[in-house]
Amino acid sequence: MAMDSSETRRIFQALETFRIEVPSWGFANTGTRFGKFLQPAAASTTEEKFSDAAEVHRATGICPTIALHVLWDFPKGLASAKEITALTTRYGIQAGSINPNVFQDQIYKFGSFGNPDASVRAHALQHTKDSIEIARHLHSRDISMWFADGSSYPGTANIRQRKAWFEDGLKEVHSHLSAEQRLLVEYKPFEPAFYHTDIADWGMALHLARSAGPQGKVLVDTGHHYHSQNIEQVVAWLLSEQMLGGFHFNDRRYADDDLTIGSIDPYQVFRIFHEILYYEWETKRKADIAYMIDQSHNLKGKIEETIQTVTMAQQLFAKAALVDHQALAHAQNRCDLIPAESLLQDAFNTDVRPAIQDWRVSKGLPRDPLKAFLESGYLERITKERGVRNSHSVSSYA
Ligand code: RM4
Ligand code: MN
Ligand code: MN
Repeated sequence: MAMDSSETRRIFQALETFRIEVPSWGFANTGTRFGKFLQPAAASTTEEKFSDAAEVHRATGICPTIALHVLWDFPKGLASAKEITALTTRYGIQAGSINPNVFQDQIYKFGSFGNPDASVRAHALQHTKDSIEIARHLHSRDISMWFADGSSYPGTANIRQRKAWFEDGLKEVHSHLSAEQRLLVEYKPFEPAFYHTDIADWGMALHLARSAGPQGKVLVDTGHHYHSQNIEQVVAWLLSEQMLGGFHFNDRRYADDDLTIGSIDPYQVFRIFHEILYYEWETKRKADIAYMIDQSHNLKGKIEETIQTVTMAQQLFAKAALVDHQALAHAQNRCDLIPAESLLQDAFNTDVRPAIQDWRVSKGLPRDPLKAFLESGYLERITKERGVRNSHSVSSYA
């Protein structure tokens, strides 16, 4: 469908505020549990991750922050924060969400906040408090918690007791937040625990975020749902409860596949954005949501896939901005099904790419971010510089 000038205006307006955070681990060598195929251009230091993130931001103009994983990016804990601050200045990229890691250490075999061993629980709490301190140093607002806690066999865990430990633990770490910080609670129904996970769905995350305190919010990772679950409904409910803190975007076909946004089901991401924009129109209130990417780039080039992801997210957001809310509200009230549905479908089917390209040019950004990146020479340079070292490096998750 062709666009008129009011549609172009709507897109320009929507793009002014749309920002999305890239994950530091998206630039590192990652893989599946069956193997990792190393890429010569992969980042293996935090500095290289910042440098790659800066290229993504240079090409797209909408990725000013990078999500950091405490275990992978702060090898010396709080003592590493100074070096990270120096990187933020050097590369013009700010530290985004801080992700504590309470799942990789050997002590976490039977859980972290829900571990029956009080000393392990204390260790996990301490790590989280240290992460909050790191975030404070970096002026990061969001502490993003994902737990591998759960059990793999029926009868092996006291589910109610573990829930109580989670309530206590999250309450305690919440009390260490500064006034402007937030505690985001992520949920996931399976993996690595295969019988029960302690925070399996959005209802459990909502309960725990609420009981933690007023700065607790829910984080929706699009890959962390059962098949055919209506994620945009979850989003609508969390918005109406003012409990939606942020997203980890990725796409999936089977499980937590961590595929490129929109590669399998772009309409789903569009519907999520639509619920958010519809809420904002109705309430006249900007939803305070951290848009973040949580993908592992195992097969495609990492910086290229990140740019592909960001431009796809931007496109789907622009399409969602085209929905005529007034007309939709009217059609919904009258139960005019086909007009109501068509308002979404027409917006989704509009080719917004020319308007986005014009917006980029108006901002002094490259019209085609991926092309600009590929022509910059950066990829050839890092492939050469990092290639030798990466070819005999031991692969790790990030
Ligand atoms: C989980 C979840 C978390 C991520 C870990 C590594 O599945 O998505 O957000 O930090 O993976
Ligand atoms: Mn995630
Ligand atoms: Mn995941």
